[in-house]
Amino acid sequence: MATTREIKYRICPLCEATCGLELVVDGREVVAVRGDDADVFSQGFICPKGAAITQLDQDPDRLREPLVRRNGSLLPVSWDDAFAEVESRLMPIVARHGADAVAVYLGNPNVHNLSLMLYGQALLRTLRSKNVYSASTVDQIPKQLAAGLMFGTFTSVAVPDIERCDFLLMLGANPLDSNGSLWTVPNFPARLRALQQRGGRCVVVDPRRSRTAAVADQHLFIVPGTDAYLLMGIVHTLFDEDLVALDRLTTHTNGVEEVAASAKAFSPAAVAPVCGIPADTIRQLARDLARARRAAVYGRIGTCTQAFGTMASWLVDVCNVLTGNLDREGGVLFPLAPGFAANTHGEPGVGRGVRTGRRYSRVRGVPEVMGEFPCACLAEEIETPGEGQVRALITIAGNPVLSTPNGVRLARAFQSLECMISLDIYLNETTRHADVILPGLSPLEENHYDPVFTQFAYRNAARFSRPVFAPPTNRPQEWQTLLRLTAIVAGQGAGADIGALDDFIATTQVQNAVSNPRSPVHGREPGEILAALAPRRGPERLVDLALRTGPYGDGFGVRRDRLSLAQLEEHPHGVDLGPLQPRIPESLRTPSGKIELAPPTILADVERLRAGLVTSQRNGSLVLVGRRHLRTNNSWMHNLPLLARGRNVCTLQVHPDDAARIGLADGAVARVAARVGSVEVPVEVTEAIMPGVVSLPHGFGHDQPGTRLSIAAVRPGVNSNLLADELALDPVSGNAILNGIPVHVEPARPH
Ligand SMILES: Nc1nc2c(c(=O)[nH]1)N[C@H]1C(S)=C(S)[C@@H](COP(=O)(O)OP(=O)(O)OC[C@H]3O[C@@H](n4cnc5c(=O)[nH]c(N)nc54)[C@H](O)[C@@H]3O)O[C@H]1N2
Ligand SMILES: Nc1nc2c(c(=O)[nH]1)N[C@H]1C(S)=C(S)[C@@H](COP(=O)(O)OP(=O)(O)OC[C@H]3O[C@@H](n4cnc5c(=O)[nH]c(N)nc54)[C@H](O)[C@@H]3O)O[C@H]1N2
Ligand code: SF4
Ligand SMILES: [Mo]
Repeated sequence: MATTREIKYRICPLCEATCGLELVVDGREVVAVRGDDADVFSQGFICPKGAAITQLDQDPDRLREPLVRRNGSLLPVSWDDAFAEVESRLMPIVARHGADAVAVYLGNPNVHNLSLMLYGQALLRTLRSKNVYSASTVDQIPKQLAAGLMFGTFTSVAVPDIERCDFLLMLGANPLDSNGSLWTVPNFPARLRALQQRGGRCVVVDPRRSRTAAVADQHLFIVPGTDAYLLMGIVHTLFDEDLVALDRLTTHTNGVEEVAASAKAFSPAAVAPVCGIPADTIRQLARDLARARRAAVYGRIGTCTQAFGTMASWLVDVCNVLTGNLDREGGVLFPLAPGFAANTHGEPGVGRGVRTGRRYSRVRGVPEVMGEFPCACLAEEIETPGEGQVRALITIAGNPVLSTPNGVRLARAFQSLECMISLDIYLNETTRHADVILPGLSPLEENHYDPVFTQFAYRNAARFSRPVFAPPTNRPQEWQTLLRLTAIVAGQGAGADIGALDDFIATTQVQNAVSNPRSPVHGREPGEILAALAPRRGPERLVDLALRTGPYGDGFGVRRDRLSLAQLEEHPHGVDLGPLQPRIPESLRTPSGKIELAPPTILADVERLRAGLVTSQRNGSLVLVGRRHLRTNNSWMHNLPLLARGRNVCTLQVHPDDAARIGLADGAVARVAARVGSVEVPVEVTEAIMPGVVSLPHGFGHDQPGTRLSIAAVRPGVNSNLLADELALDPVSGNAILNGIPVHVEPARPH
């Protein structure tokens, strides 16, 4: 029998590693998935989630038609009816109460899905609500704020140059399970092994002996939430022992003296009792960093989702700058992304910098950061009556009931909304509250380019994937759904011509390019550029424009053999653009044109840190931290058999000493209580967690009625965010505190 098998390539959209996948397909079926050995960026790496993409594609529970609430139940309807329903429910609220009455919550897949990434902005700009919330404030906003204040854009994040580094200090990150974050580095395990084989060292700081800590050369337990103290101790030592050497950065850096002054109070002896790491070890870390030929400090979610998230994120780069390792090969470098990067736009070396606090949330009065309010404030904005109350909500690829603090309160608040619309592919703990659910397609039915993760990549590269399977013709792609919603909130109605809207978006971007003196197409006719982009539409047209006007672009004929989408289409394994290179001062966008090492917004928080030198001494109570497992993806992939199988990972890890004291045996059920709620969860007694700390993964709790997650519901686990306090924020960034939550643990009473 003649075989119809074909090989297709697709960048995996499931995590930040962006591995190239090779799929063997037969008709509409995927027969096999493996890592694409020829991929210029990921060289064949794949993890169990990548392999499970087939099951995501085939999952019978994944929504394929819109659902609308009728007499209390969510029922399938036609797309036309669904959009008409959105219009008739949403627009009267906007008319009566204004746009701020409509909140938007953007979840994590917004940065993994090209449609959502490029067209979500159109909806937000047209709606013009100040009530924008996202998963950023339970994740990385402290790092983005620190980067913005120091380097001038919120995405100017310098990443370790792992292929040339010989000392890597990692805090609050577990890339062996997470596959990296704000650092796009597929096959981290092999790259770490290579570092060690060439004589380099890796030190991991974590209250848990994570899988990454276990393969590191040194693991230091740290009291949760105290990384800023450890890092201040390192900075103090660098000054105290005359180890500061900015080298090339000296002329490009403001504020070194202010940093020295702020670190004065934080001697290793002073911080050691707070962070639980001996003073001598802290001094040694400072010396190792300063003396290594090429060193990099990297901090991730453990350092962000804590009480001093912004402070710790800032200090990570303060260490990199003071040791001359920022913007140096083998240290941490700014990727030069092929398109979409704010630090490649405008005049090189100088810019407007970033601002925060342009407005304040209505109820709690917290400042906006990056145009959004903390998602921990969403419930109170829905519940609190008065002018400006949130009455409607649009969620886009988010599951805040499981992902954000005090999920019970948030779910209750959702029930009081006049209208809730969700763009989502599952009927889950959040979308079960919606009045209308609009599903996207399978990732295998979509094209792909990574506008975001190319900005955090260990190496510069450009890759584009065509859809593995042709998108169904009877269902909109998600960018089309977003344009439909944009037309509705623009008052054009559910039946508007979204092709015209798409043309308008592309034309505006082309006009911006031709009127920008720094663009390779400056001064050219917009019509000529638009003609060259034809017949592409939607995301492809915007990607082609960004690539061709970007730093490697062909400038629409100006530069030969340079990047365009057509060129990427001819290279299904991607185009390598070389190792990261030093970019300072060109990459900076601060008003001074310098690295602002001592941003006043952050220095203003040092006093709070200093106060903690006395008050944060431990008092014997337990604190909770999170963790991730290789076979999870936040809250939403527990419905795939390949990932759901194996031992139960939703356990409370407890140190043997604590377990003995409390009277908990391995496998017993514990009751964990915090200010906002409690859960009952099986205990895993393990020496991998430090005494005084317990750990529970997030993203579970699939036991809610009215959901459609048949596999996940078999072993639902518990929602760790029933313990996270919505009132506890890093005050500088508004990020929730998810690590270091005070909890009381006891054996659960039999029911
Ligand atoms: N306690 C605790 N809480 C945490 C964390 C923690 O470490 N500890 N981590 C936090 C972090 S880092 C993050 S990023 C957040 C994530 O927070 P969220 O983004 O709110 O949650 P996810 O679980 O990622 O949910 C993604 C949603 O998008 C849907 N989806 C998936 N793909 C698509 C698509 O292509 N289109 C559409 N329309 N929908 C799609 C899924 O069905 C799911 O409903 O969770 C945070 N919450
Ligand atoms: N398998 C899997 N991969 C994922 C995800 C997933 O859910 N599952 N989610 C993706 C997302 S959205 C993100 S943002 C990334 C996150 O990627 P990572 O930042 O690597 O996240 P984690 O694996 O949770 O590792 C965080 C580590 O911080 C430790 N920690 C907790 N509190 C503290 C503290 O106070 N100080 C220090 N120093 N450490 C602390 C925890 O014990 C944990 O080992 O992962 C992504 N990749
Ligand atoms: S590491 Fe991330 S990008 Fe790579 S296959 Fe796994 S889920 Fe996909
Ligand atoms: Mo995240």
